[in-house]
Amino acid sequence: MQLDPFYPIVDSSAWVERLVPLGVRLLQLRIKDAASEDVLREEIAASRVLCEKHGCQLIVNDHWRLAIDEGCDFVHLGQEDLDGADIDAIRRAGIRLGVSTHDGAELKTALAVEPDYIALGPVFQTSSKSLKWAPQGLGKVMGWKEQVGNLPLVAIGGITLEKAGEVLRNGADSIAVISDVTRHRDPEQRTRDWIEETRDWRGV
Ligand code: 3NM
Repeated sequence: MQLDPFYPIVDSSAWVERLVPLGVRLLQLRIKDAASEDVLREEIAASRVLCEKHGCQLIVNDHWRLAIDEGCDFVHLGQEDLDGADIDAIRRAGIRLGVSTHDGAELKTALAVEPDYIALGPVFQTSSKSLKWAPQGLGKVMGWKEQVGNLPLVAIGGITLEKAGEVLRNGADSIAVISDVTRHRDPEQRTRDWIEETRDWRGV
């Protein structure tokens, strides 16, 4: 399986509506503070419709039951969510799975559930999430790719458009990004620039 090299993460269907029509092919919906389960379901359902219309794969962070109900493409789980999730139910629903990792022990735990991709972070300093790990650096990206082999590797954390090329050259298959897109002064143009910058890594 191949992942698109540009993997934006957004926190609302309004962002999906802004960015996906520009040509984004892979996107994560990461909602951490929904007012209610109904709101969450509506956000996921609306994102699903938009992604389907524009040929974009939708990855839902955490909310695996809703992702199954709404027929999303992927679920992304952190290590802390792995225990509570019914991995078999996710698989039976035909949904693919991505798992976050930050150190060797987490990589071992993640590989044991046979995910469809592994994420490594934070590659650089990030202000979008508070983490106990220091920036991993590009050498770690390369080391992780050696360990995961054919499994797609997603790099995350503090990655800007200017650093995208070196992250991909060091073995990442895809780059997940929040602030460099959504906190940019022109998110739409930044998205177009990311799509262009990662063109050479995109499969047909
Ligand atoms: N997970 P930005 S780093 C959501 O290391 C997330 O697991 C990380 O945001 C991890 O592109 C991160 O703004 C934040 O740095 C990424």
